[in-house]
Amino acid sequence: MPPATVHLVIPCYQESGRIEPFLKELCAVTRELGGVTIQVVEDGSDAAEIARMRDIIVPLCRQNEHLLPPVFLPQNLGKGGAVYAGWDQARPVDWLAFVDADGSCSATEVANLIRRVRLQPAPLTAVFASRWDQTSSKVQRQWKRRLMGRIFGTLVATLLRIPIHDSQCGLKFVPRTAYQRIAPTLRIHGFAFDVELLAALHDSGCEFEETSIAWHETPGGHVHLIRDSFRMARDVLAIRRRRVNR
Ligand SMILES: Nc1nc2c(ncn2[C@@H]2O[C@H](COP(=O)(O)OP(=O)(O)O)[C@@H](O)[C@H]2O)c(=O)[nH]1
Ligand SMILES: [Mg+2]
Repeated sequence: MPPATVHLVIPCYQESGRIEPFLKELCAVTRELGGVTIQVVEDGSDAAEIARMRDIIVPLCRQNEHLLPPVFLPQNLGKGGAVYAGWDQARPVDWLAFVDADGSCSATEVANLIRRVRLQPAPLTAVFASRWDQTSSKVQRQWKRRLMGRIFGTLVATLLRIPIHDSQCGLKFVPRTAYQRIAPTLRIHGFAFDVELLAALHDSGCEFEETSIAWHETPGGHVHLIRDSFRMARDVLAIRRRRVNR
């Protein structure tokens, strides 16, 4: 039987300085695996940045048939908006996935998780990578981000009553049919989109599992610890309100 197919989206905003080594390696390891397509979704950066991204991606597309032409969104939608734009255009694959552009999760680790989801029997379970194993030397993060992640994870688990530790890790796999069922209900396009995705999957009866991965934080992140945490907490409260009212 051919392996389960995966469409992997890389949401990007101002990533021309960080994406190249990761994307090259990702193309190489997924070519070996087969059955994987990769697509960069650029989220409304300025013209100079778009030109830099084209210079990086177009030659790689020529060398890698499974690297699809990039999507350039006309305006900034937010990380979730970019992921969903990529997923909504996907061919009818088995799995939809996304990974952060900065290589904090290595290409090898992405390949490991692809192998793992492919072992699943039906019905498929969504797989959320996790940096929760705080004692693990495999996870290197700034203490501030570790702490905020911990607080946010506790907030999500408590307010939404979903057993999750790390809702924000930048590598996730969702069965396409499960995504299609919930897609019309998804509203949040910012950094808390994965919380809404998780809650909607959970409520629709799609099981999920959290899987520990290696994570070596790449400097230069865009998430502003105070401003974005505040926005994300507000989004979690909105998700909870909508669930209660449903
Ligand atoms: N589409 C989109 N992606 C974004 C935006 N901001 C960040 N990202 C992407 O989200 C991923 C994680 O962002 P990153 O800056 O590494 O976050 P941090 O390491 O947590 O500060 C990367 O692939 C970014 O390019 C945005 O406004 N829109
Ligand atoms: Mg990052």
